Parts: sequence; C-alpha cells; structure tokens
Amino acid sequence: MNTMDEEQLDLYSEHLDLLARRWEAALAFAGFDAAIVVAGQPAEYFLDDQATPFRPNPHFAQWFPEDDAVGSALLIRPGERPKLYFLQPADYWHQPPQQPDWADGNLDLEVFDDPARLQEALASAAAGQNRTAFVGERQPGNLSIASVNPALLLNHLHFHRAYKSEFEVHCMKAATELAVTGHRAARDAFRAGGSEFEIHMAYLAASRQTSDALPYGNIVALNEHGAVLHYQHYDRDPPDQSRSFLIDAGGRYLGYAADVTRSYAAVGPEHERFSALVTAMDQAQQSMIREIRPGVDYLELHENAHRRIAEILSDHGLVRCPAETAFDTGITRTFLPHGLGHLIGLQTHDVGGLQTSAEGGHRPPPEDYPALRLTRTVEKDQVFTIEPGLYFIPQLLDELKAKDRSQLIHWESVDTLRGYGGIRIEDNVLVTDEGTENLTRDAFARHE
Ligand SMILES: [Mn+2]
Repeated sequence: MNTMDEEQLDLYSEHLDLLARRWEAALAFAGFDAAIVVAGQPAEYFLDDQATPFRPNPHFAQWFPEDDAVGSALLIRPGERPKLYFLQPADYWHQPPQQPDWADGNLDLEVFDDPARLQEALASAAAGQNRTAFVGERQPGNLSIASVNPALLLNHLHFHRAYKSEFEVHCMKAATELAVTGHRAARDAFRAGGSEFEIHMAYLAASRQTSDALPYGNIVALNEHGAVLHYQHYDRDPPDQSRSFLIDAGGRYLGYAADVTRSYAAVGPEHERFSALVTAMDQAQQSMIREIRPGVDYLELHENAHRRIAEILSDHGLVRCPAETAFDTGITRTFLPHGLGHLIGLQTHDVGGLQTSAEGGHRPPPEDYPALRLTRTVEKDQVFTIEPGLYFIPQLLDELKAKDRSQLIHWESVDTLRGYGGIRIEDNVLVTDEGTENLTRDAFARHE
C-alpha cells in the first residue's frame, strides 16, 4: 500500500484538478457526460489458476496511483468529485487491498466487499445514461455500455498525457531515484565480475524492487548480449571475460516509470577502443540533450542524433568515408536501428508519441526510421527519453555487408568490436521553458 506525505498530498490534489479539467474537455469533445473507468483484472494463464502480475488500466491509475486495486472502478462526471468504487473483498487467501488514506477529501469513496455488489452499483450509475463512456479492458458482465473505449475520447486524453503535472514529475523523480540506486549497485557488481543474474539481483536489492514491480524487465547484458536490443535473459554464470556491460533498468513509483540505460567498458588497455566509444557516446548524448527546447521537432533531434553517430563512426575509424557520407547513405541505421526516444510516464513507452493534436492528428514515423516512437513537437512539461545507441548487431551487419555501401565500412575495426555488443545511454528529461531538466543525470549527481 502506498502512502503520501503532506507535500505529495498537495501535489496530488492539484493533479486531480488538472485531470478533472482534461476529462471535462475530452468528454465534451467526444460527446459524453460521464465515463466509467475500471482498473481491470489480472490475466490468467491458459487452463491455469495462476495470473500475470496485475497492472491497472492507466486511465484508472492516473487518478488512483496504486496497483493494488483489482476490480475497483471510477465514475468521472464533470462538476462532481470523482467517485471511487473500491473493492476490498472478504478474502482469507490473499491480503485484501487497503483503503488509501490519500483518497480522503480527493475522491468520493465507497467500499465494497463483494464484486457483484460493486458491479450492481456501477450498472445503476450508468443506467439511463446513454452518454456514458466505458474505459477499460473488459466490461463487467452486467454492464452494457455501448461506447467502449471511444477513440475520440481516448485520443484526446492520450495527447494531453504527454504534459506531466507536478505530481507526475515528482513521482518520476522518485522512480529515477530508485533506478539510480540500482544502477550504482549493478555497476559495482559488474566491476566485481558478477554474472548477469548476480548483477540483476544486486539491482533489485539496492533499488528495493521486486521484478514484478519494475516498469519493464531489466536488460542486463554482458559482451555480445548488448547487441540484442531487448535482451531478456540472465546468464547464471559470468562469461570467461567480461568486456562490456549494458544495463537498461528502471524504477516505478506510484505507478510512474523511470527508464535508464548505462554502458560500461571493462578496465584494461585491450578495452580502450571500446571505452573511447562509450565516452564519445556519453558526450554525444549530452550534446543531443542540449539541443532540446520548446518548439523543436523531435524528428529533427532524431536525425541530428544520426549525424552525431556518423561523426563517431568516422572519428573512431569504423567507416572509410566522411561523416556526411555515412549519414547520407543510411549506414548509421545499421548501427542505430531504434528511435532516439519516447514519451514516458504511467507507461514506459507512454501513449501519444505519434499524435499531433488532441483532435486526432497523427504523424507516423518516416520510412527511414520506422522504429521512432515520438514525432511530436517538443513542448514544455513533456517528459521523454533521449537514448542514442551504437551496436554491433550481427544480423544488421550481415545485411550491410551484402550491399554496395559495404565498401564504406572498415570491417577489420568493426570486427574487433563485435564482442562488445553495443552501447546505449538513456536519460529521462523534462522540458522546461528554456530547455530541459535532466531527471536522470541529476539523480546520478546526487549519488556521486
Ligand atoms: Mn527507453
């Protein structure tokens, strides 16, 4: 059960006021008077009585930042205090959810110990209201609201979710603090020669998170595993020689995520070439962040990141051509096949990254960069990641080798670095009036 101190309570109240205004505008735009928003149910494994870890509907979680809310629901009706139908089942097999003290004065709370009674209450709230929307994965059996997850309503809400309230930024800073505590311990475990599994466990222990509580599965990659963008295993034994370490691991606080990646080279003269690349990427990443200010196009930041990668490839002797050629011929896309970053908040990859307006405008990523998840104009109060990478991915290098521009690659140099996998440096930044506040670097600095 989460708790909030006085400062958090003030921020939470203001956050709910902001949400109330957003929902009022979104409901009016989509033609509704009210919405029923359910937290949802955990998904059960096929033919099993075991379920996946529960993560509530984000539209519910934005109002009620607590995971322990299976079966609960909200009624949002502009002009009225949001009503929380809180399920606290009589159950001696599990610990029932506890009533949060921070709901007092903020939500109109009604507690139910029987899911059927809660659903009856919801059904009677919806009865006769043909302008009510349902928002959630599945409608409880006795509800029959016709408008389920209406696109006009959700698009409106998703567009505005990019702009974080002070409460949300506060939560993301706290999530970052957890992540950075874990990253410090993970780095030490790597330096001590730990296996991926040992490093992962050191991360969890230091950040005081269970793996279920993480915003996403930790990526803990030694050597070649760093070239697997979403590497998902944890080798129990350390490799014969640890050359490099890439860790993409986050934190979660009151439902809000931090998404942080760091890369390290092993110490020793034989690793100097890779170590120099890590340093160059770290500096390049910071210079990319210095370009950010309101009004800038995120796609332009992404393209400029590729120009920087081209310079690094050229400076470090990985290509036999000038940086401009490496960029113009698209060679950099072999080394950086993912986007520069994405919105972050209630979800690690937060919604709305390709929306240009609350009314439904959409801007897909360009053909050259299909994996880019964010094409919006940078604006104040957005929080997104900046995470350039440089990888030696066998599959993509093979594809490049078969092309004419293969002759522009210095293959001997590339081959000496394949055993290091790759590099990614990822921070989460909040856009301010003039530029950014770097949530990640600020937290690392506090831990120095
Ligand atoms: Mn990320």
